[in-house]
Amino acid sequence: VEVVGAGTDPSALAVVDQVLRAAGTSTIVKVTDHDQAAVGRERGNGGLVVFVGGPTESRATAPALAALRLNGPEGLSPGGYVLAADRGVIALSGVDTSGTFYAAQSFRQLFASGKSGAFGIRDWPAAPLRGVIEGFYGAPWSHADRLAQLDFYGRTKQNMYVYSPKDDPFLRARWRDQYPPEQLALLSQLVGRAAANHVEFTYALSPGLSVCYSSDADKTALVTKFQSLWDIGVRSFAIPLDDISYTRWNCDADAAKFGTGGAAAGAAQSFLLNRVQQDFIAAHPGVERLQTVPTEYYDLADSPYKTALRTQLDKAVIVEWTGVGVIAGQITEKQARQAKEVFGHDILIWDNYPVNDYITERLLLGPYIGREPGVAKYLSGITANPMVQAEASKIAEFTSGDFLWNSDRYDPDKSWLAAIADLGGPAAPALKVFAENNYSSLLARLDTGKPDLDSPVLRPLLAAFWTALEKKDPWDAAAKLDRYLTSMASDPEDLRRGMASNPKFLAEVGPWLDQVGLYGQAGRHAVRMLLAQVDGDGAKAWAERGELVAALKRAQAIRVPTSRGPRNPSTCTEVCVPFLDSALATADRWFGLPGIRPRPTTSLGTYTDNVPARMVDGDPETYYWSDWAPRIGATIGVDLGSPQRVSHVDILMGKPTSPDDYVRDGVLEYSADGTRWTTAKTVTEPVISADLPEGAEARFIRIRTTGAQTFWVVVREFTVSTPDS
Ligand code: LTM
Repeated sequence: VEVVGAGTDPSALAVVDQVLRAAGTSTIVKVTDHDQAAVGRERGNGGLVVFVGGPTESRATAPALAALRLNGPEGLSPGGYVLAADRGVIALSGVDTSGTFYAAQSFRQLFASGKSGAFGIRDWPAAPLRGVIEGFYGAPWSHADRLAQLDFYGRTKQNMYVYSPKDDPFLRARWRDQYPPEQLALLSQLVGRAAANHVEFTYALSPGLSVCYSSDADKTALVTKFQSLWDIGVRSFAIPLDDISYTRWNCDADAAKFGTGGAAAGAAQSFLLNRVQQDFIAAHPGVERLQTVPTEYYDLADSPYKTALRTQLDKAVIVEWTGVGVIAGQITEKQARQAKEVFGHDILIWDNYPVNDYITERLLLGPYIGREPGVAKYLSGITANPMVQAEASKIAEFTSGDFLWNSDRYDPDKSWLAAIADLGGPAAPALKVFAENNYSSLLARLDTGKPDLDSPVLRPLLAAFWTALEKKDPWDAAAKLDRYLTSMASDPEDLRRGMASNPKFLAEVGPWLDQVGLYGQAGRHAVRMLLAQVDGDGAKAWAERGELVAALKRAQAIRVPTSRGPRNPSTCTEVCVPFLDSALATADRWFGLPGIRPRPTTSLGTYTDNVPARMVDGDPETYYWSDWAPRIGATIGVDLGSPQRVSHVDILMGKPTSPDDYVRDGVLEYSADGTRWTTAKTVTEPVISADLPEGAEARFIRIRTTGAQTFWVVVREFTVSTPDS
């Protein structure tokens, strides 16, 4: 029996129904909260009685909770609820309808985890606004993706979705244009689905590329567009002004009215936003607070621009901020407080994780890390900017949602495993192998301040194997390593079979999945090749070497179509290829081959994902990019593993979009032992082609900077030739 009130949340009830049916309940009888006789009758029949609805929804739940000896949800923050069960009675009571919906979601989770017996739960969210902003560059999510996302937010107790895909023309390039009816109908469907999931659907219009801030016509165009969305049920609006120029006006009238510079830009933006606030927001009772993304959204440094926003923008407007840095490694409570002060407004974090529009060859499947608990509690909330791959984003989204609900108790590793279980279902073990080989990101752990590395399970297995191999007793370590490599090799098949019910996910991750499988295969051949050499079986070692090289080539031939053209996916980043290279170098020394397999070395850091390995990958389209201008003495080079005869070195620096990024004052030098160096050439140009003297032997070859410079360094290829190559 379900006991409900006239106001009981229908979505909560639908979830409870679903759980009861999954539990094998064949008949569900619904009685209303004032029909005590029916409740008594049904209880007499020995059936389970479920009270659904908080104080604003049903009159019957409060007495039921009293009998269960649990206080009601009154006083909890919005979205809070109590949930209790004992001897055939279950009560779900939210402080508001969202709370009751979340009680139903917890009821579902408890049931799925096999929980039985008596329990009582009081639960409420840490952050008021918890969710996702579809705010990336690249192909926007499909309608089906968005519907699935909204259901997912409901299930994971997230209450906000901001519709802001950069490449939707009606949001930016053609922001003044009204939607055609068929597109408005789709949006209307999203708004309905969001409401059913207790998710605030925020419509974010970005006029900054062409707006004239002082123009009446543009203010009217904005308000008219918002009205068309209001008419289909949208109740939350944003005007993002990120990624635009504020040194260049779109109309002369703005220059005349506001002048030039940051203060003028802040004044102009405040002027327009305040007018929208007055003419639209204030005129629509029931609307949520207006949100904006300032043009300076990525730091805490005070500036004339921020001063203008702080002093002129209506305080009712919520300001979004990404943390310090566009992709913030960490966000601390102190920074959160400073953001409130420097922007002078309530802050909503636009968190650029797991977005991958700046590293399209990567999937970011690790957990949400690096945010102090207070960040969730003291600001308006957080919206996570996801990947182009909607289904694959759910792993990170699950964990950020978890953090936002209970930031004090958040454990990224546990949350990540729960996310894997939620998305993978019975295929969770295979999904785990896949995700841990697509794990690293720019986010940094709170305890160490360091980013997670890729392939956290494979890394130590490889290290143990090398140590054991050196001691000439590799068998145990090889067996353990092989077990894991086998799970990688079979991952494409395992995951495709186990997650067949989620074809969208499989389509999104296909190239990355195939690469993990091929690295697994190549790794197994590498292990067998090295073991065969320990056994002295040259023929077997040679055969395995052939298989290894073939698998590696196939892995490197895979392409992902991205907005920047086809790219080789990057999985098991900085682990698999270096291992395979080292295995080949080791084996080739045993075979007596002169082969050259340069490993990149540098004393400089790396800008985003432009890792040093990219300067030796044979692809001039990819590059190593330093994270700073080199100081005198900084080096960038290669290690050939052992001294070799070297005849020629080619280095290609800079790239068309940043041609100045090369070493302008340096030397090219080489060394057999890493201590005594010989200079081959001075370096002042982006393209270096150097013949080394006949008989030159080198293990290390590098550029060393001899003069300070302001430009960073891009190295597209660093190629070394031997006399016989
Ligand atoms: O972060 C903001 C406010 N704007 C853009 C995003 O649209 C983009 O997805 C991310 C990541 O590349 N960076 C931005 O600056």
